[in-house]
Amino acid sequence: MTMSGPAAQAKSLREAFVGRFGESPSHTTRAPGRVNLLGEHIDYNDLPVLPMAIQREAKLVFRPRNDSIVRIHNLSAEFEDVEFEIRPGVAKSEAGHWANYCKAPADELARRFAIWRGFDAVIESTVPVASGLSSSSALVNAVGLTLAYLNEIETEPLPLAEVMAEAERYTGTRGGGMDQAISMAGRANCAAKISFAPLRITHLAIPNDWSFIIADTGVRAEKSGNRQATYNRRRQECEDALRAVGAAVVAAEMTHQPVDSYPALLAGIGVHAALALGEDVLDGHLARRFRHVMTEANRVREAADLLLSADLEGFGALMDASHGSLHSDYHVSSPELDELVGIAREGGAVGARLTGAGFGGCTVSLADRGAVDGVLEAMTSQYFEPRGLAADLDNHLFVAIPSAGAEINEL
Ligand code: NG1
Repeated sequence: MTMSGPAAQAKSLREAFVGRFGESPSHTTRAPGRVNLLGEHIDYNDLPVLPMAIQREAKLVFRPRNDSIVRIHNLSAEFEDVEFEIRPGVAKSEAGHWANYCKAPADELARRFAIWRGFDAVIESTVPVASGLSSSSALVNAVGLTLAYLNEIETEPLPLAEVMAEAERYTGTRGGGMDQAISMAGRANCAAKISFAPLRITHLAIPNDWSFIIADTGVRAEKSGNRQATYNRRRQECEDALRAVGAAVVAAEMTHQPVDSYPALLAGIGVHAALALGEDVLDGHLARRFRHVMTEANRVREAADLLLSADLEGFGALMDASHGSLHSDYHVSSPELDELVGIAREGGAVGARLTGAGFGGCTVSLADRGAVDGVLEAMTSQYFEPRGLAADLDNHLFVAIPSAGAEINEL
C-alpha cells in the first residue's frame, strides 16, 4: 500500500528532519490557511467577518532545544533555511522574505513573556503563497503556537491569536486580526463569525450540500511592495472617513456616545443613517471606501442568519454584492478575479467573489453540491486551460473543506 496525503507528508517531514538534524522530531504542529466567505477589508475596522479554516495548512515537525536558537528548514527548495535567536527586537530579513513570518511570533512573544527555549524544525506549507488564503498567518501561527507551547505560556486559541495578529505587523502589513483568529480557532465543518475588540468567535455549521470552490487566478498578491502600501493606504482611508463621519455625528448630536470606532458608529446611529451621512460629508474615494465598509458589515450580519437558515441563494447573492462593492467601491479587484467570478456564475455557482485582500490571488464561489462539477469544468476550460495552468490544476482549483484550527501533538 502506498501512502498519500497527510500521512505521506508527515513521513517526508520526519525523514527530512532526521536527514537535516540527525535525530527524530518529537512533536508536530499544524495551522491552517483560510478562505474568507464574507467581510472583506473590514476586520481592521473592528467589524465582524465570516471566514472558515481550510484543509491547506502549514505543518512542521520539531524538537525542542536547550537554548534560544530557532532553526527551520523548509521542505520546499524555494525557501532557504532560517536561523535566529529568540529575543525582543529580532533583526528582520529583507522585506517579503519568508523568514520574517517565522521571526514575527518570536519577536512579539519575547516582548511580552520571558521566553527563551528555541527549537529545530522542518516545515512545509500546502497553502498557496500570496493568494489571499493566508499562507502568512498559517506560518506565523504554526511557529507561534510551537514557541508558546515550548515555553509554557498562553496557548488558548483566541488570546494567542490576538498576540499573533500583533506579531504579524512585524512584517509591515497593518492587518486586522481575522486570519490569525480563524487559523487558531476554526472548527471542522463550520464557518465562524469573528468579532473584534474584544475578540470573539461563533462557530456556524455549514449546510451539508453547500460547497465553496476556491480558484487561484495565478496572479500573486504579494504581501510586500506596492500591494502592502495599497493595503495600508486603504486602512488609512477608512480611518480618515470615520473621523469625518464621526465629527458630523457629534455636530448633529445624533448620539451622546463617542464615535471613535466603526462598531461605535453603527451602535450609535445604525447602518442606514451612517450610509446617508457618508454620502453627505465624504467625497470621491473616501465616500466609496466608507460605503464598502458599511454595506459589507451589513452583508456579514445578514449572511450569518442565511447560513443558519441554509438559504443558499440568499448567501450567494450577498457574495455577488460583496464582489461588486470590492470592485467598484474598494478598488481591490483585478481583471483576472473579475473573469473567474463571471465564469463561476455562468458555470452554475449561486455567488462568487474575490477572497482575501485582492489585487490577484483567489476567488471563492458557492454552489450546491450537485452543481460543483459544472463550475469546475467551466473554470478549467475557460480560464485554466487557455493559460496553460491545467497541469497544476489541483493547486489552482479545489473545493474547500471547512477545517479545525491549529494544534500541536506529540509524535
Ligand atoms: P490576505 O491578504 O488574504 O492574507 C489580508 C489581511 C486580513 C484582512 C484581508 C482583507 C493580514 C495578515 N491579513 O488578508 O486581516 O484584512 O486582507 O479582508 O494582514
